Amino acid sequence: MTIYFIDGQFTSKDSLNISIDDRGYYFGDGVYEVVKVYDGELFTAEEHFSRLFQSASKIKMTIPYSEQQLIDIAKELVKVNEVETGHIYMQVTRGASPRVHQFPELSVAPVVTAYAIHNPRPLTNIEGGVSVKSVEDVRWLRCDIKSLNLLANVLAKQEAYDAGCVEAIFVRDGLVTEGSSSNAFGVKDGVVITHPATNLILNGITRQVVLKLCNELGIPVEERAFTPDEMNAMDEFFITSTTAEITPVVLIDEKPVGSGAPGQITRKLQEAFARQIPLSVAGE
Ligand code: DCS
Repeated sequence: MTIYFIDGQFTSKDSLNISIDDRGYYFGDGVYEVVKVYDGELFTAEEHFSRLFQSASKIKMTIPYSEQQLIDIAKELVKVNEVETGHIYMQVTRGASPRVHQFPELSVAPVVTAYAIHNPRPLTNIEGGVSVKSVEDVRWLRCDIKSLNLLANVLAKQEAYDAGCVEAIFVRDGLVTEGSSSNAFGVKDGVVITHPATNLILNGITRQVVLKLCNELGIPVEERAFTPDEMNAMDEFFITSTTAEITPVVLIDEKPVGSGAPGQITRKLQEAFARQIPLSVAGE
């Protein structure tokens, strides 16, 4: 039986007491995190939970737990659900209160909901690469907040799926920002290029790991926006996220990237990434 966490309690799915008045339902008024579990251990947990608190603060919401308490809840979920390879999903909404747009009374506490789920690494994509489709970025201007409001991301992802692709690459005002649930990187003449961490993208934790690995491996990086034309002329392209890790992109809008196979720098970064995670999982 899967054990969930809601509002201070560990419980079964059938006993989850979720209110129709939860502002997550009405407004997407909340924030969330997805944290990877390798070999029963949370990966980059501090970075994820620190970002959760930053997202909450940016929407003027106070989480009624400390960072360490949330990490302990996540660890407990991994343990009781016996998750080896998978992820934690945790969201915090601004609580349950009759529907009005303005914030509820201070007595209404934010609601924390979380679960741990088994989810194997997407090795087929990681090894063979994926196709992506460019889609207009019609999101709001606070994409740095990991908010529950994901409608534009959902529509973009579906548009990509309808075209036989696994990810949508957002383009705003003639510049590539990020994926619908990932960050986007190009490689040109040995230089890794990715959009800077502004309000127009989510500063992915995997993105930050990749930038650190580039630094350690001596791979030059330019954090700057690039155009769709530049994207189409990249030697290599890849996307990153907690669940996708470093996934090579081999087709963009039906046109092959470089040679049409995952590139050398992408492979080097994947190998370095695999060295960051427990050996038994990396070798899966
Ligand atoms: N950009 C967006 C819009 C995202 O939703 C995500 C993660 C990322 C970038 C990559 O961030 P991380 O490297 O920190 O994961 N999306 C999460 C999601 O919704 N499912 O899996 C990851």
